[in-house]
Amino acid sequence: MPSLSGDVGGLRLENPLMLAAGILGTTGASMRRVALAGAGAVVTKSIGVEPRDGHPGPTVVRLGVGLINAMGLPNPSYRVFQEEIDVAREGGVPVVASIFGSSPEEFAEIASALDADGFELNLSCPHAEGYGMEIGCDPANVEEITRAVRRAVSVPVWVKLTPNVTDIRVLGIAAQRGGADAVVAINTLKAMAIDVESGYPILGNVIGGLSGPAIKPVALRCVYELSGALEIPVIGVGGVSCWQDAVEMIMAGAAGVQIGTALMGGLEVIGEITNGISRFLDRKGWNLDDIRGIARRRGSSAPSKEYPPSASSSTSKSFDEGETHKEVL
Ligand code: RRO
Repeated sequence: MPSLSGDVGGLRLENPLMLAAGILGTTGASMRRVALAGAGAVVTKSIGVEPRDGHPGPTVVRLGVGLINAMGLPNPSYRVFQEEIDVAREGGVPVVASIFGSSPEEFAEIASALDADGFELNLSCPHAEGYGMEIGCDPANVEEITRAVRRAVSVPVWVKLTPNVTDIRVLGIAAQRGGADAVVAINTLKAMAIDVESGYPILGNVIGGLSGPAIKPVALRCVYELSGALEIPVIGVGGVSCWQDAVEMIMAGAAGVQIGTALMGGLEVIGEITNGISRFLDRKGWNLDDIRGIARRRGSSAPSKEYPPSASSSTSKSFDEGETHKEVL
């Protein structure tokens, strides 16, 4: 089987599949479990300066196509979080601390205090006043905050970007200018749900962030755009739930892939995805470098705009993703 190991944003990983921030990342024990289930790295829940309870409930709505959350950055503060990172490290893979703040100084304070294998700067939570995308939509803030953390630590610094902007490349370029080792795309899409019987918005915070299969095409587009515009690696996240999704991310240009919402169905999906990627590469006689960014190299000169070519109708413009997502091993 071809090796899946390699460098992802300054970290040496056994495989490119990582735990995304926000799911199973609050305790060391849960992160260790994800690591032992086969993840190449784990990213913690976002950690701030002060403890926060988060938004009032309900904080999560399940939809057929994914879920909307408005957790509201609940966390115990960096001051008590090192012990969780230390337990997570028992899983034997790099532990990346996701951190948030309201200023460059706060970000630098947290990063300086935590001993982690890398930092992921949350400049993209879609529903927290004064944090996340409220400050991360401004490229000047992204650059300044990235630079502050870059100066404060010697481990890799990744910047998680919001898709809720006109052109995500502008934010990626700002992160790169600030010294980021990688960007992570994407955080959740601003969304809401309403209970039709009562007319009430369902989430306590009204607005939340959509994750899961519905956002994968958006994430893929962002990874594609960013990897075409940046020198630094792009880590893809958003709606990945099977090996084909992960391969698509890599084909769009991702150096690594994160998984979050799909873990709610069980940790077995981690092994299914990494095994699926290996078997796919083996069947094709390819390695990860061969497929990374292949979609850009193929570009618009694909053999047929109508893909797969249809014998019966030469005018059909539709394509069923199930065709490429069939298990053909
Ligand atoms: O905690 C949250 O509500 C949250 C965060 Br920090 C984030 O980055 N993205 C998201 O959808 N929810």
